[in-house]
Amino acid sequence: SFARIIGAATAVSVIAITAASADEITLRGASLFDEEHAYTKTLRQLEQLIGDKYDGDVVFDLRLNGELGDESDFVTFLQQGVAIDYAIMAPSNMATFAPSIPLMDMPFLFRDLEHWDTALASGVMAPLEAELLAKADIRVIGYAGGGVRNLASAEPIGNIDELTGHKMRVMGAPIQAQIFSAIQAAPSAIAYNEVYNAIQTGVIAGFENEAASIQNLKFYEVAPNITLTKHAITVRPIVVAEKTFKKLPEALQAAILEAGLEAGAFGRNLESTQDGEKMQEMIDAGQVQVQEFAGREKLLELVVPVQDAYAAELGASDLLEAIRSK
Ligand code: X1X
Repeated sequence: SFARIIGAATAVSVIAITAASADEITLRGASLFDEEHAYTKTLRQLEQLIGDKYDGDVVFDLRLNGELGDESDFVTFLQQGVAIDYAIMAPSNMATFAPSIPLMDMPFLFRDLEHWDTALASGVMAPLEAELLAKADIRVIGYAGGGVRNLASAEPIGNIDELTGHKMRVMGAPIQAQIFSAIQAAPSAIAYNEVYNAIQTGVIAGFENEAASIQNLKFYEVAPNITLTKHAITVRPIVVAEKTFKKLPEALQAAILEAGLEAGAFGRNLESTQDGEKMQEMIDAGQVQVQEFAGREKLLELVVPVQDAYAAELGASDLLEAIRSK
């Protein structure tokens, strides 16, 4: 098989899937980050695996460093089946098209890494995937993720008093704002690519993110105080635009589905392993100061009713219970 990977700097005049010759197919991917980040490495792994499994010609044109916008842009492109064919996405950045998908990555859903791992391996997320496919025309082919999300702020936030009224950015899904409001913060949904400036100019005082992304995009320059709320372990579907997928030869579809599962396992292992290392690198470089959050159990108490109400509204109470009981 012939799989070519086009570097970020190479200009390619294709829009989404283009048959450059009778047999050559080009698929365009998008990453927010450079080659060093686990998402980009996972997408490179996906490309490699598809190339190995498929007997025809595929060209991969992966655009890095947020060249195609942030995830709120990716989701629109993926839904329309133009400009982006594959990406890794936060479910909470896909809420516009499928309101139930952010249940997968709502804060305080997983007890620990083992719970996260078991839940993802169990297939329990299948109804949410089905809704995403039906409503957004976006297909989940595997799960990356595994980073732990913590607060990152300009000033230290060590307890609920300091968190009260704390102006912070959250992802676009309403459940994200509801959960951070419940723990007394003052959340606002701001586009990811505006967060750095918004903190720098004092529009907000911080946000929440995982170590790999704080390091890759140098958020520590404006938000060097990390509070270990450990409120989320990331669930990051590897997704494909269904409008593109449907047009592909059957053998390539099969290769993509298999490769998605394997690349997901690769990505989860990489990101969860690197998470602590990336934090330590930033500590060692004097880029961040890390502190525990005093009274994390209190946060849990505050969010559970909000999670329950959200699931009930979606008719997904059983699903939430199924995830919790894994
Ligand atoms: O907060 C965001 O919007 C982003 O944060 C990190 O960069 C990643 O988890 C990414 O997927 C997105 O969630």
